[in-house]
Amino acid sequence: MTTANLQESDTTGDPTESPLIVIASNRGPYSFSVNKDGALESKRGSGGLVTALGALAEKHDVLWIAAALGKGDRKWVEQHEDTVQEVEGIKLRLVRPTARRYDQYYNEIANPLLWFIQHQLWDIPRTPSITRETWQAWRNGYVAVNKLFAEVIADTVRTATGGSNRPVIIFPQDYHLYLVPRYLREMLGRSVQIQPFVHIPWPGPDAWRVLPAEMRNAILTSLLQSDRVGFHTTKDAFNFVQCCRFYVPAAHSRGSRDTIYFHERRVKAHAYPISVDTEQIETLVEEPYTRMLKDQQITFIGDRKLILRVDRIEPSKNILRGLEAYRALLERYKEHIGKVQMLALLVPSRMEVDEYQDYLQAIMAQAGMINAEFSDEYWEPVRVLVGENYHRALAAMQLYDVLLVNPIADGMNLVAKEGALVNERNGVLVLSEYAGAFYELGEKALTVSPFDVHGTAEAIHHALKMQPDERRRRAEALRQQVKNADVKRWFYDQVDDALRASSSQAKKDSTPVTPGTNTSAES
Ligand code: ADQ
Repeated sequence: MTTANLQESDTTGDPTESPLIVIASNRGPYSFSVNKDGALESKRGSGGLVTALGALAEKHDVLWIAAALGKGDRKWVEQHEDTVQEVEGIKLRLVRPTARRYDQYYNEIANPLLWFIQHQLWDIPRTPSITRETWQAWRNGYVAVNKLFAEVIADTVRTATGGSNRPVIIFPQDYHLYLVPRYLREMLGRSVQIQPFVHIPWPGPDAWRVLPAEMRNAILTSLLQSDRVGFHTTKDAFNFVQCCRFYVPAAHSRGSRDTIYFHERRVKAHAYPISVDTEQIETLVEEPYTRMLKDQQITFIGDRKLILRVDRIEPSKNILRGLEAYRALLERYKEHIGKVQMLALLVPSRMEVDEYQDYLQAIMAQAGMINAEFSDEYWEPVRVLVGENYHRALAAMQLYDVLLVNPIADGMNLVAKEGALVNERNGVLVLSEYAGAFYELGEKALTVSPFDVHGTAEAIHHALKMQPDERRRRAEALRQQVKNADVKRWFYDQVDDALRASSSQAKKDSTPVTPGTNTSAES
């Protein structure tokens, strides 16, 4: 682990040439742990954003602000006394809310409430119940932690720019930090560009009615303090515009599908579809460990056809209906009995939450029932492997004949893209029309409604029977589609748009936008 203390002079560049780019996210690019000798060790996260930022850091001055999550992270903060540090090329500062506030923000508001609303996971006659505790968690947890994030970002930006006119672009990530734009605007004024990115679906106004008006308006009016809000798809961007029109009296769209006018300012809702780190994935599939796992899987699959799914254990991924569809396939098309293998690679997620534990149990029970009904001494129809092993996931993705991606709702779904990139068998993608990836890959996939178990079984059957020529054509088109985009491009596009807007902002005086007057760089 290499760390270097960055004092003011290290982060301040030429005010006209070098913008400061700040990422803020709940989870940072590194986690720290204390080893047996008492020393701190860092572990780099595997997300695409880390790679994108690493690449960006070669061109720009970038820093990342995230929450201190574990004991090791907190020790790291204590050692460095709330300063920015460089860790393997990434400049990092961690925010340290109290354990209680963090729990309220993360485990009572962000995950059970906002994630559930945005994926529409309610059992509406029973849940959610917004109780007094929820309100306390909102005020003492979500609001307070967002404010703390904004304070740390503002402090870091002031130190790094030293009061110069250097352009600053701040990218708060995802549903944990919806209130950061509002506080940042109060603290830093209009001298900075604020461009949040929402990684999960943004549903239309009806879905948001479960959130009390005060919370909903706080979220919407905070996001409207941004310059631009990024989403994976134009549908999400449009839904955001609709929500603002519907719920915020001072917000108008003037007929636009991607722009909101709010207190004489113009806020763009823009689609930046995320992609995968193609270079890194192509390197990882060549590593000896991945090849070894691939050989093991080739032996396990034998001459059967592989139906694969790779997901976090998460109700929105719709794993149960996927299993039901597999069962329906075996019941209806007996020809596949003994000739196919379903493999579900599942990463544990939020296992401290009862619903998630129950969901895993239901998955195991369902898989067990399918195996009990259809297996014989040579064939286990479903194999479920629980654990996080990205090499194993990439090994299996090279081998599938059918990749099942059937979420109820998903911002993008990177598995669909990773699979299309690395698969070697001209495998067919069976894809939910509610995954963000549908808008880029849907044409070459077999698309399904995630609720239609019968339709999903038919799609899997169709995929298994598809002629080799058609499989090849579809697989090649999917591969090309994924290769043409890359996670670095995804992030550069956002930075380029912000830089363009910031330079046009610098050129013009602050003439307010009036109806029919175009004063934005992005007309
Ligand atoms: P997630 O909901 O986590 O991400 P996804 O986009 O599929 O969903 O990314 C999951 C990542 O974890 C993929 O890289 C996948 O390969 C990996 N993974 C999944 N199961 C695994 C397993 N069993 N073993 C190892 N690795 C596994 C959120 C949103 C998505 C959005 C992303 C990025 O919910 O909709 O696409 O952020 O914005």
